[in-house]
Amino acid sequence: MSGRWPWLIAVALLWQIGFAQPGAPAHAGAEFREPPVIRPQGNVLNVSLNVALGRNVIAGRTLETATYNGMIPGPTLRVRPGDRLAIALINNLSQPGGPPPPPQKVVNCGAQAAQPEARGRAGHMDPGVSLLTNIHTHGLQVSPQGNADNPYITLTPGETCDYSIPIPGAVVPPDPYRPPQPAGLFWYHPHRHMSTSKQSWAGLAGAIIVEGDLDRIPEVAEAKERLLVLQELWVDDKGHVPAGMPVPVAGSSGTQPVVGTEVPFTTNPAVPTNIYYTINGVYQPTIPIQPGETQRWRILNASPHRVYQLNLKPNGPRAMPAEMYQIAQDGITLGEAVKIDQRKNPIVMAPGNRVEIIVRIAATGTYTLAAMAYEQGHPGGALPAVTLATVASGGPVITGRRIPTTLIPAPDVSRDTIQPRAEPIVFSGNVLTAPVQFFIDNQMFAPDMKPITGDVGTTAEWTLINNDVFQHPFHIHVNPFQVVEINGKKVERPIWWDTFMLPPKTAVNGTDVPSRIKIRMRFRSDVTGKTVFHCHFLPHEDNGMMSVFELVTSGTR
Ligand SMILES: [Cu+2]
Repeated sequence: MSGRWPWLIAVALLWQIGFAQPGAPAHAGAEFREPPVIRPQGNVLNVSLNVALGRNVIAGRTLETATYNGMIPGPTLRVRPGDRLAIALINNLSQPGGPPPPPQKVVNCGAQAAQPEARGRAGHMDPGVSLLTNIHTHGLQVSPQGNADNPYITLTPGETCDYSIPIPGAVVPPDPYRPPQPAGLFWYHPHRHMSTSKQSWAGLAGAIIVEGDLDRIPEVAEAKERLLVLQELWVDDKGHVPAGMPVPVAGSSGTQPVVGTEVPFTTNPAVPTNIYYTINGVYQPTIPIQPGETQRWRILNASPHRVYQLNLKPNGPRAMPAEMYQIAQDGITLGEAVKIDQRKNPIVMAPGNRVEIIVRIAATGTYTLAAMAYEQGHPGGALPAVTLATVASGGPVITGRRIPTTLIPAPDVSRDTIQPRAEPIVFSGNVLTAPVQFFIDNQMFAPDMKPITGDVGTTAEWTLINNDVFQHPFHIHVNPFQVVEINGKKVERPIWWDTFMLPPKTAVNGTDVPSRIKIRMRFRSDVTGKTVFHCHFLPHEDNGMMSVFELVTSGTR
């Protein structure tokens, strides 16, 4: 470890110990609310997303952060397969207290010349980089080219991009390489390299709900639907996302004045900071449910860094446990509902993951929804447990609600011709530098780096190796994947993911053993072009852990 780290950590701890938090929590009972919903007219969903500083009251404090349309999170976009997203993304970002953004002009954002190779790259120490933005539709199986889901787009303040993102609908006859967009929970967030994590700590994220077959299963249809966007808002004593470079700290737990706002990062230069774990922009809301009622919770982890191992437990020793059944993962319906046992198969959500569950509570009473302490390889040890919400069961008893069993068969690649990629893809890191550096195949992201390719209309198998002490949630754009093998052990009933946490390396008899997983992907035959895969711990992505991925037509199938 370099000499300045212990010094930085000591300064950070002193700051935090001496920091009296404005507005102590005492917010139990805050009302649960959901973001406004925007729907298509005909087959086009038109929405303007104004990216600008906005003030929101969180846990009694006024935060001033980058927002979509002033809100945390942004509006929910509700579409069907075959619809088109028409998003006007308006970059009106400015620094708090700084000059306003220039007047808006619509730019030709899909043209190559507008993309970052042509504009040069801003580094971490350039404060202007946090004002650059774009939008990614996480989990949508859509084109990464032009003004669609293109992570290469860069909008500077004063620029508007008219995105046009057609969502795949059903084709006749059905084609396994051109499936319709699955019905489920997806989301949008900024994806401009080096500004992604700070904009995520600000609260820039929103849900995309694709309606369809899962909604028509009777036991699912009768359950009351709720959206839960989990976020991790990191702010300084002025209520702004810290301007300095994030630096991980050792031993964060117990040093903050307010339990539940412990901070696994400081900044260089160091300033006092807190983290608020919110649901739909509300700190510790109360979620009502009636005894016997079934509710369908669509849960999104939109946090840049925190892994949530969810735990729903009764407040009181003799109360009845809640029932939970998982019905979807990352926007793809499971073949059948899976009963959750919080000790044996808990819900663990890496940043980017979505989970849908059916919840039922037989008795009246209050329950606490928490994220358990979780070890994700951070230098300070396990991230502490945090309370997310109170679930209050009361009112008239509802009878006759059923739990779904068989759902929708998932795509089956077992009869596909599998094309294994000969070389594994290796994730690694170097925490001896400041900022820390992360690598894929020993390279940090560069927009013009040599892409790893996939042949459209084929099924590939990739081996992913993690040679790091950190876990790294692997996320690839456009195509979801099955995890078929973990550390040499075959996964018996593989499911589909678009974000999967690579386990850390382990030490066996003093020797490092990297972790190794195998994934299988069907590359759509109707989508080509350059996009990316990366670690969804967004500070890792901003510090290099992203690689270019290109869908190409080889002419073979
Ligand atoms: Cu990572």
